[in-house]
Amino acid sequence: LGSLSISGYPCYRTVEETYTSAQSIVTQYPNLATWTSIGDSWLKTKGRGGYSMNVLKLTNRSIAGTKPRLLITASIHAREYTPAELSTRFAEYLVSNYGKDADVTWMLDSQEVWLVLQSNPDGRKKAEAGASWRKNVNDTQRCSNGLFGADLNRNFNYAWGTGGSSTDPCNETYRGVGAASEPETQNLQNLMKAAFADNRGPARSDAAPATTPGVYVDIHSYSQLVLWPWGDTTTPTANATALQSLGRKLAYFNGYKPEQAVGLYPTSGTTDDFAYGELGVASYTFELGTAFFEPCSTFTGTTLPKNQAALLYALRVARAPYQL
Ligand code: ING
Ligand code: ZN
Repeated sequence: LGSLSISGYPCYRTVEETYTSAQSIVTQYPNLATWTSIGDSWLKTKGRGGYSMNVLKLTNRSIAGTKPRLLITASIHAREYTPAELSTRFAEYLVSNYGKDADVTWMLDSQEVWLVLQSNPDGRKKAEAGASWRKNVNDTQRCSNGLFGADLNRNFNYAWGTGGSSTDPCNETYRGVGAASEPETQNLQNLMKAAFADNRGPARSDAAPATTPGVYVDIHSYSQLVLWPWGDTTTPTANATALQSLGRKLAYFNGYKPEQAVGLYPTSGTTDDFAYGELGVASYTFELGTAFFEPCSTFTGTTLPKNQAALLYALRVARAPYQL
């Protein structure tokens, strides 16, 4: 894997190209879109370059009120290029069809979509420079195998460190020195709390919060899966039936295998366990396609259309995801 721009995969925008595209959505559709900082990446907090992390918010801004939200985070793992591109194209699809497609118009009038198109921009830049990189680039502890950084999808502050993550900084699933130790994690957790502020998280013993609005989707590549909590135990959530029901419908659109996350392999400190466990949000992890990034013809011909359909469905049900 060489530099992204010369590697023969021109359909995948770089970090800078993704940010430019988001800014041009806002310029073109100021009544539908905003693009705002949610905090700094690890390198930026250290004054060593890095990035502002940003959220693209889409809704008809002239219709006020508390609207149900779909939150999408993409490419938290650096070498997983497909999720960022899918999410950027999904945003472009929504704004360009507002006022033309009745469903899209209704959804942007009555609901909101929040997208973090590049959830690990420092790591992504390292991948674009030629590394097969997964984690962030926190280099407090550098390893003889050349690795460093924390796996952001093992660093979230719900049941952190309970299994399925590593205590070894040289491991690809290193959980970090503490729960939410990484700035990228803190930025994303704060955004999730803001997106779903009115929701109530179900502790593992709680009754089902059957009316909780909002849907969260964290997009990865690859394995053709639709996953939902929990990741660290085979015990079903209090909302297991509802999460499975929506998970199967999402999988109907993208053709992937729906299952509780632990069925893939045990994990802890993941984004979706935090969103569900801490905030009560119906939360899913998509694993797109059959490679970290696919040939552009496969992406545009298959992965993009079927996952765009799945995301549209997630948006459609964001007002009552547990009541299908
Ligand atoms: N896979 C995911 C990972 O973080 C996952 C799979 C996500 C499992 C969320 C459980 C919960 O390991 C990749 N390829 O990143
Ligand atoms: Zn991943």
